[in-house]
Amino acid sequence: MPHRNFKISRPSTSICTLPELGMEKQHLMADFQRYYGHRLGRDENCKSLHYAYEALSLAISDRLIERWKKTYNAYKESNCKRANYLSMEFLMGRTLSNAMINLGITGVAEQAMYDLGLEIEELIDSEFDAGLGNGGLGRLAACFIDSCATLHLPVTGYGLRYEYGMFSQLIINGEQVEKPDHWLRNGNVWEIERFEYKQAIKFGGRTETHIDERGRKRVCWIDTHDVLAVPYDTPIPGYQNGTVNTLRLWKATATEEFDLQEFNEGDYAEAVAAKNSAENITMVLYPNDASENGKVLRLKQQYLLASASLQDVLSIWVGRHGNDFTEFAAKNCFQLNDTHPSIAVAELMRLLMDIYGLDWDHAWKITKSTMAYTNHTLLPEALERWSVNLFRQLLPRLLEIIFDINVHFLAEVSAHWPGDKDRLTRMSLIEEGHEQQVRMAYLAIVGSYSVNGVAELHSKLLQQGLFCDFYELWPQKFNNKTNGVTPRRWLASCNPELADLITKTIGDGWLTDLSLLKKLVPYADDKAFRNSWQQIKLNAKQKLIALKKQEHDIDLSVDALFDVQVKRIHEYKRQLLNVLHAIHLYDRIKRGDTANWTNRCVLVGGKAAPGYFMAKKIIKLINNVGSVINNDPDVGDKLKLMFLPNYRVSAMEIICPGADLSEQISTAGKEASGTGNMKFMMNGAITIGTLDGANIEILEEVGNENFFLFGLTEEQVEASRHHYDPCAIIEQDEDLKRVMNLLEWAHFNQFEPGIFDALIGSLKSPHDPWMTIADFRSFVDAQKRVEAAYKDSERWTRMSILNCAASGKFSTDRTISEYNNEIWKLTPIKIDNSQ
Ligand code: B1H
Repeated sequence: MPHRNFKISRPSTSICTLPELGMEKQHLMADFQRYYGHRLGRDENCKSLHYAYEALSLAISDRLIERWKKTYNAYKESNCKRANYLSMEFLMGRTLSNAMINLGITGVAEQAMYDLGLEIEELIDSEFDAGLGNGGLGRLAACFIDSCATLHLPVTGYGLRYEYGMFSQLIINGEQVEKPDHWLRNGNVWEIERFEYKQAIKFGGRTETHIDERGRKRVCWIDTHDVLAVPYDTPIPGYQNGTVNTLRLWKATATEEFDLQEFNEGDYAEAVAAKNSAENITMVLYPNDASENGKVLRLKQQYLLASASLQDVLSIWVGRHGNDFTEFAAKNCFQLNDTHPSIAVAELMRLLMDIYGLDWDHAWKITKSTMAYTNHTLLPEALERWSVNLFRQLLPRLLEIIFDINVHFLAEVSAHWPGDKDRLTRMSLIEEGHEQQVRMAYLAIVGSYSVNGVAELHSKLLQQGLFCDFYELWPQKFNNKTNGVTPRRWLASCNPELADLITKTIGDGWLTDLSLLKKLVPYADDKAFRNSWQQIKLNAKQKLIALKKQEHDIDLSVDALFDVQVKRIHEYKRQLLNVLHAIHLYDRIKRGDTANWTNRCVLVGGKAAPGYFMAKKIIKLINNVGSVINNDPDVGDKLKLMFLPNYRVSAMEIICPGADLSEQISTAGKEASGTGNMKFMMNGAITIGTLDGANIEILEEVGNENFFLFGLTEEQVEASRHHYDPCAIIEQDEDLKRVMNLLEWAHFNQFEPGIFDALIGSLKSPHDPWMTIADFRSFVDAQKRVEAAYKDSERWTRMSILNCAASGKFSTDRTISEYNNEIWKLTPIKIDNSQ
């Protein structure tokens, strides 16, 4: 029974009015001690740093929560338009250091911990990564919500709270072994469960049509198995601006009703088992980056995300406006992060018609003017298609709606191209064949008012290739939004020494206006500045060496060129090209061709999808070649090749400040954008790359003389594909022939015969889609230019500074401003921090 004076809605004397928490050192120390000693019940005998991490995080989190409520109330009061970013992945990494930077409390917290006898670095390092994503797409979502908060934009991130994130990668006998990532095992101090905002999600069952009291057709979806989606909210602070937005992640659990029904039938065990099957939906992240999943559980995940998020937004709307949806589209929009949440198009139609009673035309008008779709890949294997049969079983009502959308849409196509049967077949949302499939990308395009790619080239290829029919029909829907990364995490937080030097030199405006980095350009000619820059790079390389040494007892020389390729392992990203080059260097050393040599340390890291045979072989090859090279006394410091196990966000925070050379060597036309390329550039690494994805724009910004360009262009790739003859190229290139011979003669797998046959076969195949052999010579030549440049350390440092100085375009603040100006059209809401 609440106390009779308990008041929530009138805050003047209520428990909701909290005193502002102090940001001084002594306040933080006191809170830390209270949490550590009381809440967590630890004392000086506790050996684990985890609880100190947790106590500090709780103290920091308290300071966010006040601002969070203020932001929430400011949005509510202003009745502003809101955007919702729907994504199956939010690859957040660690939270503590980011929260401290954005609160402007880093120095104070460091001092407070120091005074208590703790090293803040160690606390920061004891946090598990929230690895709720595969790679670029998931990390982009995380950078986006950081920028939205920094730009004062009312944007909510909606995703899934996977119990197990991206697997952690062990390397055993050179091979990848996956280990489940139970990142929540110590709890998660940053999230708040909000059971009061739970939503019921329907699966299975059947539909029935009724005529309602106004004589209208009304469809009921009945006999369903329901699951509850419970939201967990994480605060997303803007950079020192008082705004704290929300990341809302759904966890699936069993409904009470469902349990009861089974329980009453006497099936107690079944009821408990059902709880498990409900909870399985958000148990694990699918680890198949850029390739199709096709599993029932994955479709359940997608629908749960779409349905729970839309019901959440609609219930907030109805709470304020009743069933009046006239203004809904003016006040809400949804950005779909790839097709993964695109079932939202049909779900919004269902909710508006079946639950809120709107007619088709009205519901469709709202849907078409609130949904926006971002495409992230042209690779056919990543284009989602769901079997119609599976859809019918799992989401019968949604399938009906998709068929209806298709009927309306095909009528529009017919009107535009009368009699063009091929066009209808090509554009239909349903692909015919031995099994009918729903084309999710087409559903997303048809149901959206905006369709964008993630770099200029990628957007152009979408318009001219994959989506050309749709572009012809609706050219105004299509646009480009070149990706970015947040400079708070990817410069300020991961490279504090460099950030301090930059701030000392040009002021701190760059943190929220990255274009100001161009003020560094004149300092590239300043000897003292170059010295400081160089020293910082050396320190960062030292840190990277220390990280590496934890796993391998190999000494790396800080003077060597650090040549880095870290990203998911995929054939199109061509880690194989990198290995061919490393073998070529090894071969040169062995035959004594080492005049004017530049010592080099090649670092490769990344995870392979567990079922991706070729990617796993590539990992094994890197490790085998590495072990031959690294153990050959003739090679010594001249060359090292190392695999960095378990690549993840927190590893990249150490890797990118320490890189000299950034490998961005995908087959032109295949990497939609890339974002690692941007992180490296921002930290003063120089790119060796093809004209692919955002590399093209990086080159444009930094200029030819500060970029090592090589390889066929996208047009050349496509033009030479049908007469590609890798064996002839190998025959004519002595260096390449020797490399291939080493591979074929099992120099790197003497006791494991045949294990690389598939890799060798793919390189030599005229049908190799990635055309690795075609770019070998040009890659080797570019690497020679790299060596010459690195030899002249003053020149290299100049190039490094100029790369950082030219990276301003690649802030997600710029990307998000473009999303907002051209797609969302939200008004920034500044949060008043005066009281
Ligand atoms: C990207 C994906 C992706 N594109 C399917 N597509 C997935 C597709 O689990 N799945 O089913 C997961 C991920 N990821 C990447 O997006 C592109 O390859 C990069 O080039 C791009 O930079 C990144 C962000 O736009």
